[in-house]
Amino acid sequence: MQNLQIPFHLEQSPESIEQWQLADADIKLFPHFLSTTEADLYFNDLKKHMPWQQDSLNFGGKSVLIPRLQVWVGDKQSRYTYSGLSLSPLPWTPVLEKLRKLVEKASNSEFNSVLLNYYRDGSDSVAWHSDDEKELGSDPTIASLSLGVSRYFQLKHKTKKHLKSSCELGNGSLLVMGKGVQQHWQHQVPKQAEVDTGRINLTFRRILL
Ligand SMILES: O=C(O)CCC(=O)C(=O)O
Repeated sequence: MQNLQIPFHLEQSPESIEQWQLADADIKLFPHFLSTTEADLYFNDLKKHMPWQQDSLNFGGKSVLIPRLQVWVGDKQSRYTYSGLSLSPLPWTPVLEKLRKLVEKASNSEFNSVLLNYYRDGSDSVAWHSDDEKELGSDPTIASLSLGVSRYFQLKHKTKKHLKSSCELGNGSLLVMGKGVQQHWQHQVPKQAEVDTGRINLTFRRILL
């Protein structure tokens, strides 16, 4: 990990940012936040060096493996608990620090932790949920960086049931989920049988200490 030559990063021009029209929410997509060369380097480095693990969640007293691998990284105090799973953070690495700085600048936010998800192929997924745990505060900004193969990202409104949206999150894209997204919407990454390569997603978060 220490040997990764950090690639040169070009600033985004305002025209390359897509403001997404989503009711009750503020969401922005930078489709080419990282160049393909940068994104490939980060993907390969993280895939190889992160201590990926497949955690289990408790459903009605039964322990079920989640359909993806993950790692939780952050400042010392930033414990995170979701669906009964309690994660204590691994320390920041130079590569993740570098990505955090780039993402903080683009999203105009500060983060003290990141959840890395590794979807090994299209049979890995994440089910409908919102990131609305109390340690994230009432209306958090979460910045989601995608590396590797493109996957669908779907959203549905919690109360206005006819409202749905989706996009593809490609290699090097950054999705900034701002005010209202977690409060009013749920999201998921569905299974995609035709996908036979991997994707790593990093959601940068701020845990209230
Ligand atoms: O992989 C993604 O794009 C979404 C990940 C996600 O929903 C999460 O980490 O809470």
